[in-house]
Amino acid sequence: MAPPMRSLLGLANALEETVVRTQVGIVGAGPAGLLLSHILHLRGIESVVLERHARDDVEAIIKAGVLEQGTIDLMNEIGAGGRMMKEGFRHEGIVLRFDGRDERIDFPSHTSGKSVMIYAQHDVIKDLIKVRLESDGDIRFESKDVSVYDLDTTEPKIRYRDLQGDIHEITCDFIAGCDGTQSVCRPSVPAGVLKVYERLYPFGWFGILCQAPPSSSELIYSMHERGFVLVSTRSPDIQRMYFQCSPTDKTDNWSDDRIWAEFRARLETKDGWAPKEGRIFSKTVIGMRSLVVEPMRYGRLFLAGDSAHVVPPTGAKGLNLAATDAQILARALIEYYKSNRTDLLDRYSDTALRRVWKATRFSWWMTSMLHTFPGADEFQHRLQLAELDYVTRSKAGAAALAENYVGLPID
Ligand code: RFL
Ligand code: PHB
Repeated sequence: MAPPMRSLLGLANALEETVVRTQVGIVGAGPAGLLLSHILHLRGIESVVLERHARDDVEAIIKAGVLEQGTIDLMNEIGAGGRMMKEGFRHEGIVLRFDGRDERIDFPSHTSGKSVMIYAQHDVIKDLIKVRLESDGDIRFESKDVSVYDLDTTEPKIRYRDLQGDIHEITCDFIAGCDGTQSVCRPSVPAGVLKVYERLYPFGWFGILCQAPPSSSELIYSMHERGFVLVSTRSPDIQRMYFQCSPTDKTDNWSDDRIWAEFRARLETKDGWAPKEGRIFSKTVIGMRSLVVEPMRYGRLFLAGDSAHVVPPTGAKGLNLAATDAQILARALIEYYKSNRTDLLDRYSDTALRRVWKATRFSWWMTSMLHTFPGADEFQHRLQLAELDYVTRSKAGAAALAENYVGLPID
């Protein structure tokens, strides 16, 4: 049914009043969108960030914990790293636990001194929002019904509705789709343009946060016949732990006692190691998949971060890939505004995808080496043990894991 004439006029007026222009319109205030916006700002390029959630909600989402060396350096270079350097924990290795024993992979000795930082993603987000707003950044929280169009023209547009219900339209030079796995930007590309590569894994992760002291000074990635376990940390009082579960499992199926019994069973070592237990205050089930779309660009829309690719969390790569996409895209846009050159923009997708595929391979490899696959036989189990033994005893094997874990170079 056609809308009444008055409401059409109302919409036209509202549009007329609120149309604005910006250089780069960014959809999503996650790591990719916020980093891109701030790097551009530091080089004099203006952007508007549209975020569908409220600031408090964005700052509370529990996700990643491991920052690669390059992400640590980037946070510092853009002036957002102060709290991370004070409150984060530098880790110089991880432990691989298998066959009831621990083997350590040292990072600095295999990577010319590189390491990683344990610092929660929601703290990264808080720090980035703070620096953006302190430099008068334009982040529009609670932007609803965001849509992007005219992507193949020189004036792509974003339309959204604010909390009061007013519709706004922003005309941009470029749009960055940094809106995560549930992206509206990715499906706005016409059918047939993007090729999707996907792999689903037949398991998920059951994640908990608990109030307890750290069980280990370094992260433990444990392979066990009952399933994979990751022992991670957040602070001296709060620990993050995961165990492999069915992808359809429900948090209600797991009492605290049952969770701790499962962790104890899967983490047992020959000398009787056990995790430090405490009150569990968060439980979630996370699905596991790999996904890459190619190319990461359509016209003047550029996809960055989880909107273009998803990895299983075993390699700790998702946030770090979002950060490198933001850097590669920022570099190309800076070059465009400085010297009107489009070659870096034209190469954005190829440059980003080269690194994305390597991180996809690493995340798939870590996942395959450490998880128990339903229906896998003893032969498969022996191969996994042999691979872990090789990786931890061979200098080349350990170096390959270490250099991927701390992060490969951009180019
Ligand atoms: P995000 O973080 O999902 O941000 C997207 C933002 O876009 C907003 N948005 C919209 N806004 C407006 N309109 C729309 N229509 C919108 N649709 C979405 C969303 O509200 C959100 O604010 O994507 P980004 O920036 O690409 O960042 C990706 C990372 O968040 C993700 O890859 C990591 O969390 C993955 N990950 C890890 N990565 C690491 O590098 N190291 C780790 O240790 C690590 N551990 C993890 C992880 C992810 C996990 N889960 C929950 C899947 C551990 C876990 C458990
Ligand atoms: C985390 O602490 O949440 C974490 C650490 C390492 C991973 C994945 C998640 O591989």
